[in-house]
Amino acid sequence: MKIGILCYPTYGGSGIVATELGMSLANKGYEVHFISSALPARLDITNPNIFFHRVNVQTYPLFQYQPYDIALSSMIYRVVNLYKLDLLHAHYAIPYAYAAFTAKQMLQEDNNDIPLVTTLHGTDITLVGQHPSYKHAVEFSINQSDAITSVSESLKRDTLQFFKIKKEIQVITNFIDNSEFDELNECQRTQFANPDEKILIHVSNLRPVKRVDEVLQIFKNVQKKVKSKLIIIGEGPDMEKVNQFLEENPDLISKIRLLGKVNDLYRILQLSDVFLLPSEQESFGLAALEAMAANTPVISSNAGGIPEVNIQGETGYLAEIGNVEAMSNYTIKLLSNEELLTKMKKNAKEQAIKFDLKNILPIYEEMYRTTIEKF
Ligand code: GMT
Repeated sequence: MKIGILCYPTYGGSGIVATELGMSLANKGYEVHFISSALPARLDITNPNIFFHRVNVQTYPLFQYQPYDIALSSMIYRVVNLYKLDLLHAHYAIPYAYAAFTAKQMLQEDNNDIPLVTTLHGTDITLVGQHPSYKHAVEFSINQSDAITSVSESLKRDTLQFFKIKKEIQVITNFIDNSEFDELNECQRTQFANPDEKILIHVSNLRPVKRVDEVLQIFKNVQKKVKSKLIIIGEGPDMEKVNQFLEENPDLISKIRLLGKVNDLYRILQLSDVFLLPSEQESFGLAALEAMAANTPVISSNAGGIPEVNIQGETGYLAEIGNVEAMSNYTIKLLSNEELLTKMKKNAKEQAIKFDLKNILPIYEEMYRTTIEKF
């Protein structure tokens, strides 16, 4: 089977899921074509079954905005024709489902066509997709897809609540390849903390929905009771809030490490004691699952699909969105009790194993097969 994957190339969750899925399919012998504006961050382009097609947007002085979606549809049309693809898989509705629909219209002009699967990831439904500027086109293109999948039950409910969807939405949860953790050398804890200190970690694209200010506030509360350090991985618009917090709390500068975008994410997760995810919205919380796969329990909000991943009192603790005090107290409770921490680290790993790639990949494959058969 030849599959075209349309995704964001950046460190966002949808791009990571699309990339990991494509690479796993390629390892099983599928021919996988990534169509994106840049090489996806984690893509192994050396795999002979993987192809990358960069969308080139031509600039012209007349354009106030560059017409990316037109260039994208043209590229999809060209790749489907050149490589005789069997199926397109759009990750994130905007603009991928819409551009793929346009490409399908162009193909139909040639008496050709291709089935389209759209996977809804979160903010395409709960945030950006609801804006009046996009809503009608998003609803339309989701409905034009031949199959629709959602990464959690929560996101499926939100989609049905906010849009008039005429087709079945199949929930296929995000996944993690636990085998990637098997042979990792741990980083030295001493690179980040003294032997008597615990390590708290937060990983995100530092957008406002991630509430990094609450991460910092939780840490400020926790370090008063438990000797600890905080690691923040990722970059984004709210880095300014982090800098502001450090200016206002200079005594914490030596306790907070800002690592930016790192390639060694899994190795650093492995030496952490607790992952903080106080998000305002989260359709799934892939970052939390990655932490669990590295034996790290999660203290989170109960936003969106997080409770489907982080189980209260088992893999960590959840509190109402914005309840910094509760999340701080849960973190203190967890980090002050070695027996509880050891148990939750084990539970976190067991939870990650339930979401293992080898359980989820066959569901995607089956969905592709039935979509092509019905087409
Ligand atoms: O969280 C982000 O800002 C990135 C965003 C994306 O689409 O790249 O993540 C969304 O998709 C991830 C993968 O399916 C989910 O794990 C995240 O929970 C979801 N983010 C939100 O819903 C805010």
